[in-house]
Amino acid sequence: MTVLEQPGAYRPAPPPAWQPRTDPAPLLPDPEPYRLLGTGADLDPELLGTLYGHLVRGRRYNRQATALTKQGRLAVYPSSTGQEACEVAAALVLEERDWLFPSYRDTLAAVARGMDPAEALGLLRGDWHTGYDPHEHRVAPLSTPLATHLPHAVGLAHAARLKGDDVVALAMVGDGGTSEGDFHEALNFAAVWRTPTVFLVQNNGFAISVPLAKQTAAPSLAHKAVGYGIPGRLVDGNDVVAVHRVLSEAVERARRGEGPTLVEAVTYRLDAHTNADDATRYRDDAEVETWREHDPVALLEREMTARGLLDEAGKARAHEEAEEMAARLRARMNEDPVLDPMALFDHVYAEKTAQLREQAERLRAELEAEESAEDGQEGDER
Ligand SMILES: Cc1ncc(C[n+]2csc(CCOP(=O)(O)OP(=O)(O)O)c2C)c(N)n1
Ligand SMILES: [Mg+2]
Repeated sequence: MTVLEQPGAYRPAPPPAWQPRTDPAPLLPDPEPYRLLGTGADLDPELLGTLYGHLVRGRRYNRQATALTKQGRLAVYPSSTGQEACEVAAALVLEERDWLFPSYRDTLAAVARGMDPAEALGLLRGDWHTGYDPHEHRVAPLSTPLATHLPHAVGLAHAARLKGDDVVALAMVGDGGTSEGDFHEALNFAAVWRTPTVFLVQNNGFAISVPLAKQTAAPSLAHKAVGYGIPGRLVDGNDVVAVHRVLSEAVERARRGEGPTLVEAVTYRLDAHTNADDATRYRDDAEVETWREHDPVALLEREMTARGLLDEAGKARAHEEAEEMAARLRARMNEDPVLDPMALFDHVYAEKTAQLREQAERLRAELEAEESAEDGQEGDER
């Protein structure tokens, strides 16, 4: 029996037998980035206040973490300065029971979801494993390999649905990450299985020094959704209210069992790729300045001021809170972490392999030998 003779197998059919999809989801992506700020739209003042507090603290967090790399307290920090609207909105649209799958640039999203600001930097400090317990806040490890966390997000969402758990997984990836095979595999599986997954692509213009024009020939990254048969949304990634609205709709859609959505948020990385990168080698200051005029914090501040929702005292309060957070973060990061080398073997496999058990025993013996040598030395000194 050939594959085509199998019952239920996919068969390309000639045009007359072709049935148009009845799925009501819009299958063509938005032609222009969706915006709410500056449009006079009806906006919830309480939501604006919450978003503003998060944005101001987020900007300060980025600045503080970058400073910690200069003081040798962090190995590396991929800053999300300029991208705070995406980070904050991605965290706030999720319920506690949902899961966030961030990339290395998305520490801020983990913090906005409620993770301790110092703990969120564990991986980037070089602590063991991911530095935090992913289950505590339902935040998967910050993924350094591009897009490898996207199939994980799909798998988790699919499993949750099979188990009847009301869980949505939101995964974050960069424009460069959309060229990875994992991106394709994740979107295809998610679409075919209709998993409750939301993919947020932060198109910040660059994959390190590679500009978007060299990354893709697609009219937009949101257009990639068409090929998978899922909705593709295009949003102004610096308009925090718009990102919050578009992602909320995608999360609600996923929760209703209507499947995944691909959201492209157009934004800009104002800082270098990381503290180890010199962005002046591949982009003009003039370009950066143009984007500074479209800064997510300033955009919201302008809107709230115009609506009479923010005055100088309100701004000062938000900045004071941000300073307090930064001071606490500095104090925590200046403490040397106490790490148990034996913990390296935890969480690798549910059950340790024979090889891992052997390595663990060898390390334990070395550590014990070191300890008794130190005890002996102390005894001699006494
Ligand atoms: C699988 C894989 N290939 C290459 C790299 C090296 N790398 C690290 S960051 C990066 C650029 C990614 O750009 P983008 O996806 O746009 O994310 P951004 O850094 O702009 O947030 C590359 C190529 C990697 N981390 N993983
Ligand atoms: Mg990028």
